[in-house]
Amino acid sequence: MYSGRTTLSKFLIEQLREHPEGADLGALLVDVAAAVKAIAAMTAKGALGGFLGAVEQRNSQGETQKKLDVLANEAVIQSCEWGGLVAGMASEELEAPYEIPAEFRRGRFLLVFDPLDGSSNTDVNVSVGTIFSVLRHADAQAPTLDAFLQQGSRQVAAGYAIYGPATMLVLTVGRGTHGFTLDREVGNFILTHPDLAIPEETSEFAINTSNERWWEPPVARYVNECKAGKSGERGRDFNMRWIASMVAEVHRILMRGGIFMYPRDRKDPAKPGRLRLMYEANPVGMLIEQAGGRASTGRGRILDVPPAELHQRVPVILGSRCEVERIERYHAEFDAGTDRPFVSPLFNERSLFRPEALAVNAGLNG
Ligand code: AFP
Repeated sequence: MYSGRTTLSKFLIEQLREHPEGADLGALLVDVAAAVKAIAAMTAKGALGGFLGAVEQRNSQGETQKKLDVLANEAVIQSCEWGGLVAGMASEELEAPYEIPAEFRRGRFLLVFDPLDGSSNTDVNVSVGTIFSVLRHADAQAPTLDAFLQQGSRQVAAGYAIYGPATMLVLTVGRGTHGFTLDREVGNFILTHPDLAIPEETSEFAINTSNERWWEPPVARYVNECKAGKSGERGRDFNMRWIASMVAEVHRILMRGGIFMYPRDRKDPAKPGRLRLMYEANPVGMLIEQAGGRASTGRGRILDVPPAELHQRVPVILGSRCEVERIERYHAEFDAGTDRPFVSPLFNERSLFRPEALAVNAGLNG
């Protein structure tokens, strides 16, 4: 169905031909893509653009704001507020939802987004991204805060941009997950990765192991088994990655499989996880599921989590189906009190720690 040079617009026309809201949804996604091109241009300038570094103010979460956080937020709003397609927008960078100015018509969608995910990496030139989620709005009235609090399974579309060596846009409208690469010379997104499919198995895991002492036992059990490799329970070696930019981790998983974990930990009991439900976990969860993977809190499907607050956090474990199912099983066994704690293989085989080995060792040393 797709020629070698299918543009984003042509793809959306094809995909949304039968969709009841296809024309408006396609137009909104084109507006989001326009914002992505503007952000790509800014991130590509690096230090030459004067966009690096932090700004004085902190965002609504009290987090340091990078100049690019603010500029990316403005780019999405300016690109999407005027087209009569959205009734309102919500951003990680704004405490309350953004009201569409009176001079613009409101539409029937809500756009929820993280304008620059991984922004702590902007000054060290590591890939960052923009994540977005599209929800329906009952009417063209100004939305209340509650109108945004819809669980992830109600998303109409979701996607992310990754600003890496190439700028890519990865999105779904509920019919698979598809990747587009920005042709900078022409300014078009070209379909380069149709129908992405995550391998069910993987030997690559991503987690910030500096938080290990705060993990729940099922997470520690899973990670320790991966680290034990072929000498342990899993019987094969694993590889680890941590980029500290979720979009880059998720993109790798969509390209070659893997499991990404930012689980609930006891580092800050007030926070059930680090990642945000509405504009990080939900859109990425839809993309992962549409590509045949799983997106879980460890104890349930992310897309089934009922939102209570706009900026609420949630544990995130996502990627290759078999590995996510395994860690969900470990959570269930732990909660039921039937789990088997991890035992290092160092204590399963003859090792320098056994008494007879120590005796021989002592003899050798006279
Ligand atoms: P920033 O947007 O503040 O850089 O946070 C990025 C992020 O939300 C997510 O993209 C990373 O996977 C995660 O945080 C990295 O967290 P650590 O800094 O704890 O590794």
